[in-house]
Amino acid sequence: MPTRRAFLTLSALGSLSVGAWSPFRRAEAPARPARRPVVISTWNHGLPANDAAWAILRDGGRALDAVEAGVRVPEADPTSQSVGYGGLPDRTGRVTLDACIMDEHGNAGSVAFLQHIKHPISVARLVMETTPHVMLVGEGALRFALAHGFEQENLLTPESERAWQEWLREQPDDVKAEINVENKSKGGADNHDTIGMLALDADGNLSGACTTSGAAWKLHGRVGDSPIIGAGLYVDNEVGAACATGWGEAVIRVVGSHLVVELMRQGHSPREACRRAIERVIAKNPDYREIQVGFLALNRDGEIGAYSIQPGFNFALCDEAEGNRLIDAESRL
Ligand code: SD4
Repeated sequence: MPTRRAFLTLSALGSLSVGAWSPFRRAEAPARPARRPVVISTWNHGLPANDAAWAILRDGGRALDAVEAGVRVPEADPTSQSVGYGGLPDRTGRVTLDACIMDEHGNAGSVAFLQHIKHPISVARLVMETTPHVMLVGEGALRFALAHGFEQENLLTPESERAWQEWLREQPDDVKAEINVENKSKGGADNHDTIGMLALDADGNLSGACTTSGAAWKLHGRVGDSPIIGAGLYVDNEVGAACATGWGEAVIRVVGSHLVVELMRQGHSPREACRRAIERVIAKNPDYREIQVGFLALNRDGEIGAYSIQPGFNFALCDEAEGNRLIDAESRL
């Protein structure tokens, strides 16, 4: 469980690093030992995902391999109803998946509106590594996956189908999709969404991955922020990495993860960069009290930060010193 001590440690780390980490000061400042390897990921399902990533990082493995292995855990977990197999479907009852991945060289791969494939993150990696493209969507992404030996599966579990049937019976007139409503809907804690994972390996290289079934009951064909490079995820090995969770439309409009990385490039700590990006989201969304957006960031020195609009956003952090634990993010409201 998250502890106050963990929260305070994070705040202290964040404020310490505001002045300490700056590209302009780096040259003259005495070198601070970087914390690495380290991996962070969004929400409770980040704990088992971090375990899988850590098994690679701890042996000196590459951050890219770690984030792919990490997010495959909730992708395969039917009880994780916002990622991969068992994800809640769109309003037509279809599970459609979005995912992207970035490596330390700035290479990127992405799939969107992908159906029937349990591990979209691995398809995204293949797009990155074996094609001249960044993004494949829908039918084309499915054909690409099948051609590379991925199995076509039914991803709609009985539980998710039941939830959809219930939604169909009870749906109000409004056409809003549901997302990250852990504080107000009967989706409760299970409605924690999307996994975004960022890792810094022992060699000092960063990578990130993001994968989701998106907003439950979305319009068929809707794509959120998670597969959009710069929105749901961004990695710049010279600076840091960031990922987003929450209402994807609001994240896309500010190109949220890229914004966080650029704020870190300007010298802000990960925590302060996430906070400022949340302020930008709030400024652009008059209905911000009704939505959730959370950012998570890791810089190349292994410092971390997180910030969200609503309380309730948490993430898992794993490092050598303290192992794998959940931490509550600070929030604006
Ligand atoms: C989306 N951002 O599809 C994703 C879902 C999510 O917290 O992260 N929810 O909009």
